[in-house]
Amino acid sequence: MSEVIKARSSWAEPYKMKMVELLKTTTKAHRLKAIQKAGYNTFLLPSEDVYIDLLTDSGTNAMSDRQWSAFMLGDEAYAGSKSYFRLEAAIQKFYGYKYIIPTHQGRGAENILSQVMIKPGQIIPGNMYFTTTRVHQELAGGKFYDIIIEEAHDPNNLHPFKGNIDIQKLDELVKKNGAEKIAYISLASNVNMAGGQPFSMENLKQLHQYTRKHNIQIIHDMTRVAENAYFIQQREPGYRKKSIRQIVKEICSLTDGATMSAKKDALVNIGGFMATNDYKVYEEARNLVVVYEGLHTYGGLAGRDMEAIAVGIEESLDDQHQKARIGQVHYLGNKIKSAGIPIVQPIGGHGVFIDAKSFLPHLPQDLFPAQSLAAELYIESGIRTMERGIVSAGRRPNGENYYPNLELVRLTIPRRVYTQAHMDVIAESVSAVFQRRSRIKGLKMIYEPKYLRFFQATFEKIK
Ligand code: P70
Repeated sequence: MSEVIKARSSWAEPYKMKMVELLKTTTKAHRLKAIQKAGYNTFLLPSEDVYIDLLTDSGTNAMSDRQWSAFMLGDEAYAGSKSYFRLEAAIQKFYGYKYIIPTHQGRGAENILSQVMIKPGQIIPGNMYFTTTRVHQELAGGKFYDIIIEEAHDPNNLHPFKGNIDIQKLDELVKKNGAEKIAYISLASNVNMAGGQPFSMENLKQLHQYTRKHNIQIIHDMTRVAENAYFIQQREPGYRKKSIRQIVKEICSLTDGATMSAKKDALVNIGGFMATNDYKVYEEARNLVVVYEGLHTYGGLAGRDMEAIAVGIEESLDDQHQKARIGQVHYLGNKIKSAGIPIVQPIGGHGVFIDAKSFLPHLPQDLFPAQSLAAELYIESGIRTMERGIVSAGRRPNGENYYPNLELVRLTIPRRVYTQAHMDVIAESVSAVFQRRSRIKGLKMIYEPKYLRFFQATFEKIK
């Protein structure tokens, strides 16, 4: 870093723009019709009707010129592609896992890993559920247990590491069921459903020690590991002088395997992989991947996709990149917070999560406060967000609704896509809805699909 940059307190994105995509604005009358047609589900809106798209940070990132040029080097051989070996080398170098299997995206890896590592009737403890992860665990005959620290369920708790695992809760599960009943620990970095909250290295070290004693593997959902590493660097004693690269490598070294959606941290539009240090797991997974994804040297990806992931992994570990990425999210979060709007605190890594229960205190959870708020934000200004509450939580295998403590609307920020001025517009739009919040009446679900209902469910406005 140059001396000039070091001395300044202001900072900027460590890139400039070479190509832009034009945005379209719409009228309120158009948006009212569009959201009604979409059944008040933002997943069902055509993107053409969206102005600023904060649905997800998944596959919506801007690739660099280096990634686009790597595309041209893609080796599209069916077997033994050079691009596969480049991806394998990047994963081994930057993350340190021994064996890797590419998949079309994160859930492809979750499917294979769950089938290989879970025996029917086994338990998978983890730091808060993730929708696709849990559904694959259940389809493999397992049962997920949430063992995240209690603080994570409280949007106002300022714990700096709300992604931590409660080792006491884990120990109780192990004592009650026996270690053989535990398939593995499902450990996510920068926990998505908690609001993009990190675990600490200290907590991971304790977990590592505990699992070595009981012979239990840790499987790392490393979808946002570099963002977790940034928080460790900023908040954990002893890590201030370590690079994100070093911290990520240390995190991975304390786990036994991983699933990854490369569509987030790794800055690509599609791709993922599974990794393990256990040859037996690798051998079985390598066999299963040919059933679901493709040969084990491409797993559902084009050679060019694997090239772009390899470059994206390296770019994601750059300290300046993470400072600007998370800096942008925090800029937005602080603006929204200072307007008096309730959000999950501390502000997380990949988005700002509005606490819909406090935003709309007059709506009971059965009237879908977060789903209603996401629809209203769209109507207000064409901004598309995502419900992360009772609709996302779905039903237990016995059919009962889960009632999650957190009823949130996620304003997810794609990486390297929007500017600070966009953040200002977003904050202003959220404030406008906040002013008229008492007139929001809630929704009724009229169609509910069996799996991952939030993607396709439809609703009607309560009159
Ligand atoms: C999101 C996306 C994907 C994801 C994740 C974590 C921690 C695995 C995956 C799956 C996309 C999404 C997925 C389900 C519901 C809503 C949105 N998260 N683990 O927007 O990876 O999508 O590549 O199969 O966050 O948070 P993939």
